[in-house]
Amino acid sequence: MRDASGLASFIRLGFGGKEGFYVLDRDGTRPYPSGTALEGRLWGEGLTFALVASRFNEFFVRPLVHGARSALVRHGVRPEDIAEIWVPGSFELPLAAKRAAESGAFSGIVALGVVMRGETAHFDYVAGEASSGLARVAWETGVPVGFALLTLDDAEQAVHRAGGKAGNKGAEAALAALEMSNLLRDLPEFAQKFRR
Ligand code: INI
Repeated sequence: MRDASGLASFIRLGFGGKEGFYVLDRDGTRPYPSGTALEGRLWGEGLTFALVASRFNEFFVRPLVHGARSALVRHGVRPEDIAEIWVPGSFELPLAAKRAAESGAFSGIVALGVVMRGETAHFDYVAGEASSGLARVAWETGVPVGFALLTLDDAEQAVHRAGGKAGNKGAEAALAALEMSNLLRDLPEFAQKFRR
């Protein structure tokens, strides 16, 4: 059965309140039994975030940070609940992200950096270590980490992904962290429904 209004199903998806995880399909259809699907809500009231950003290639990282911050605020996070932590380069992102996650102060972390392919193998080491380190931070601490580490060939690609025609990857990563934060909070109660 279809919802009369798309808005009604959006509201149910986005602001479900106590029953927020009783989601419908996006177009308001109900393809599976009510209450069997879970999706993190994109509403951040009361949540706190740390944006961990690299100063290397800061010219491109700044718009990513701006995108992340503004996406969070547009989804209900108070500006004073968003911390910014700057590190020298992307290689340093995982350690700072780990300490931030371990502090227990943040609902989610967003890691932001730009690694540009150079003439040497340095690129591969920095990009590889930073990526796997950030994945480990989320895995080991249980705190969601939005991944806005861009690995690029040149400055033109950076422009496109830092607010240009490919969108703003900082905003995308921030919303991923927000969604995961809500998902992880709701998941234990949701899972209880399946205990037999
Ligand atoms: N750091 C980056 O964030 N992006 C890069 O493109 C980059 N390159 O190309 O060298 C880079 N290097 C610095 C690195 O992250 C460390 O800060 C540095 O090696 C000191 O530990």
